[in-house]
Amino acid sequence: MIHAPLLDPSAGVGPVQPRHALLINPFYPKDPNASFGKHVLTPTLALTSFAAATPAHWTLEYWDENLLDGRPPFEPMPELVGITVHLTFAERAFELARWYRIRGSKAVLGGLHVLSCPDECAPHADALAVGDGVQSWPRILADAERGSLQSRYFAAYENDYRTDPAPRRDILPRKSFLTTTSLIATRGCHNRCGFCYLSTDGLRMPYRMREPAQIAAEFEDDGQPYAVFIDNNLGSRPEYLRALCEALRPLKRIWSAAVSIDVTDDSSLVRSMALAGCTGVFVGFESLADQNLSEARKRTPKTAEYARRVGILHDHGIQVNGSFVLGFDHDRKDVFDRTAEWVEYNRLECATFHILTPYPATPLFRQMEAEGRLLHRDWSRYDTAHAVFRPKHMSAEELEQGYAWIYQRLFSYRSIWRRRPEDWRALAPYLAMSYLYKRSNRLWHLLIRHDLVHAVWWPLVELTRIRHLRFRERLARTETPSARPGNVVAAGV
Ligand code: B12
Ligand code: SF4
Repeated sequence: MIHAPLLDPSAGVGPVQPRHALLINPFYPKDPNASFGKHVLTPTLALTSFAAATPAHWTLEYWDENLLDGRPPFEPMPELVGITVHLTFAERAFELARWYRIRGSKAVLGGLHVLSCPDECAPHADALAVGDGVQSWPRILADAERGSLQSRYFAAYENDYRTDPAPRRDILPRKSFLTTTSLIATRGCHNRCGFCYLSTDGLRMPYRMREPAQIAAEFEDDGQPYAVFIDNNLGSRPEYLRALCEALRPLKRIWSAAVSIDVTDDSSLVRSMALAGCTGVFVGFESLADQNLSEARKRTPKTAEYARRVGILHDHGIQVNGSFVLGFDHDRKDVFDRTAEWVEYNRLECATFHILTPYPATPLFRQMEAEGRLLHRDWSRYDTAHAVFRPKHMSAEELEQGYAWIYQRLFSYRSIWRRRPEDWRALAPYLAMSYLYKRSNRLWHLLIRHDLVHAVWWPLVELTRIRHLRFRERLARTETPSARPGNVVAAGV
């Protein structure tokens, strides 16, 4: 889980196959503090989304190096290799591009890092896709066919999102993920936090939504009982979320999504989510200090309100995976202990931690740079598991140690037990899931390598779905929910 597969320098001497494209999600090292399970929860839509815009006379192959099946294929040698690039795995993406280009393929790079640092990426590509790949990919293929590939293609996120084709989930290896149904209903967010990639210079991403019926159809077509919404914030427009819930409810399936905590402003919306199959939410609390949130320009309820709002979600049988950022300017050395205590006291079923990371071309990056606080520009360590800047009230080492400590504490048996659900019926699945997700990194390695992820995880999901359907029936009959279903899926991205 640490080293990328080797690219044999002597391999790959065959001819290039015209009209054949290989799409690669490059390898990135996994943080041993966190769960390896999250990497096979559900696939990124970076490649499958624009794959859907491929004309029929092109053949496609998909390769995710993180599924531990070795290096990407080269027989046949693709005419085009499309690689998604994030800053943490940019070097690996460049290495792959180099390997294929030497052997006659054309390399097309796209993704978040291409958007924020195009000049750094350009020397490694025959063409860059800056922005939305769904719009630029067909243009790139057409130009490649004509032998007139441009060096850069730009596409803004401003078209009618409802006209995008559904992602090509059929090219994914189904056994390798808990679920292949990564859904995306919206792009953007009503917030623009200074540390978020959404505030990258030049990125205009107004909140765009697909029709609820399109999403329900995608969910149904993929045939899986559980879906993960990978939207930045599925709750940015409450009325849209309500309509989406109406469309999902008849499916009798379960799902989880990232939302901001203001989704609890109206508990009837939370009820609609529960009745539509929502079993877990990933909530970016970010910090328990109001000053940190206001300086990051996050519009959110006061932190003193958080606990009550977690209660609203729990009362509707929705598990909470809280996401916290550590190392803000008002964080002192006690932030780790205070955060862990809060998570345990409020019985958050799962928590995810990130060291504050100034992504290039964001307001936070500019601020850190102006204050001379950046320690280096080794992007591979801009992975939210390393301190890449000088924090205000502790050293970078103390921040990294605190990060490792808080994960150890939250993954300990004592902490898992402290956060157990109040409903006894929920206990066994909660413990099973916690053990599998949080304490089984060695096992994950084996499961991923031997394509057993889906087989092992699936029974827990089905059990959750069945319990949820029973809970939903009770919820539909009553105004105030009294018993919780004890869902096992709160894991989030
Ligand atoms: C699914 C997901 C994951 C999955 C899978 C990750 C993977 N790389 O396989 C898991 C859970 C494993 C994960 C882990 C992490 N993730 Co993540 N993840 C996401 C999430 C929720 C969805 C990604 C997605 O599918 N987006 C939808 C697609 C359609 O958008 P897109 O990727 O931008 O692709 C479009 C264009 O960029 C372009 N495009 C992209 N690639 C290419 C390639 C070509 C050839 C072309 C033509 C076009 C093109 O076309 C696409 C269509 O418009 C995003 C948040 C989000 N909503 O985007 C965070 C996000 C990408 N993750 C993030 C982070 C920080 C991480 C972690 C480092 C965090 C951590 N500590 O755990 C880890 C490590 C992963 C790593 N090193 O990359 C950040 C990245 C920030 C940044 N500036 O780089 C994001 C943006 C979350 C956030 N709000 O901060 N993640
Ligand atoms: S609320 Fe979340 S998704 Fe929205 S801008 Fe802030 S960090 Fe990004």
